[in-house]
Amino acid sequence: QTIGLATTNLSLHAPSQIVAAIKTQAGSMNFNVVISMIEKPGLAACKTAVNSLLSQRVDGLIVNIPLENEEAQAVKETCANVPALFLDVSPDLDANTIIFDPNEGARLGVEHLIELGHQHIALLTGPLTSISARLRFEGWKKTLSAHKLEAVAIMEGDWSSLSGYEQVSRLLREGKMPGGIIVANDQMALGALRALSEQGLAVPADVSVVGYDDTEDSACFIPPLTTIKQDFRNLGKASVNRLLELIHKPATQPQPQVLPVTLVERKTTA
Ligand code: IPT
Repeated sequence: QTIGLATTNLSLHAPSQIVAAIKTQAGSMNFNVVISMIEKPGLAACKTAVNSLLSQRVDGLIVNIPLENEEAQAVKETCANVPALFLDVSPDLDANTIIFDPNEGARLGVEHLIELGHQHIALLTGPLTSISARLRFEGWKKTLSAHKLEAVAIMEGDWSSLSGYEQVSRLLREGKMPGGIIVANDQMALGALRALSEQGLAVPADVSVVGYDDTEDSACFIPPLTTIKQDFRNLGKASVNRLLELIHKPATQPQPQVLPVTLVERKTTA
């Protein structure tokens, strides 16, 4: 039997590690995985990917593409009676979903810096067209305001390390020096570390940096990155197991599921 996997661009580290985890788990359950990758996010591309998988007669679908609620509903309709599981959607979507807790991830990062005594915190978001980027951003702002703080700067990147480098370089050129930067993913944090180092700033002595994802390489950044761990292996297991259940019992009620995240303290915060 075969699982169809519609995924956002695999040149990004998190989606590629999610696919690897799904492939491993599916293999151990004797399921095949066929992958359809989109170049740029959006409903049209997502539907094309899903239709191409359906035409290959997959038994169920995992969709790791950022989708708004109405978009996910439209994709669900396209799938008709083939079960579909969504990984990059809002927690309030009425469908089969497994997502990491964005509020908890946002809270852990902000409170970590606040506990270290930081008050001048800058935010570097992912592309705000992505639901997950927006949920993390909203969570940061909520936690800051619960502590009567406001971000000293807000930057928007596109998940790539280069965008992190460019955004933080620009911030520093403008003469702004936050005590800490909270970044929406580890790749942009990598770029941020380069920008800080080029300006002669020490991490964490001058500026603290918190990432998000805990991808495979993050422990080997210089310095090793403090970050919010999304356990992609666990997501791979949970999503394949859930999809197999749906394949065997298609008539079950849609079930949203939220996986926990944790703070991994390494060497970029003090
Ligand atoms: C999300 C990652 O956290 C982020 O780094 C980026 O790679 C993004 O995916 C790409 O869409 S994880 C996703 C399951 C919300």
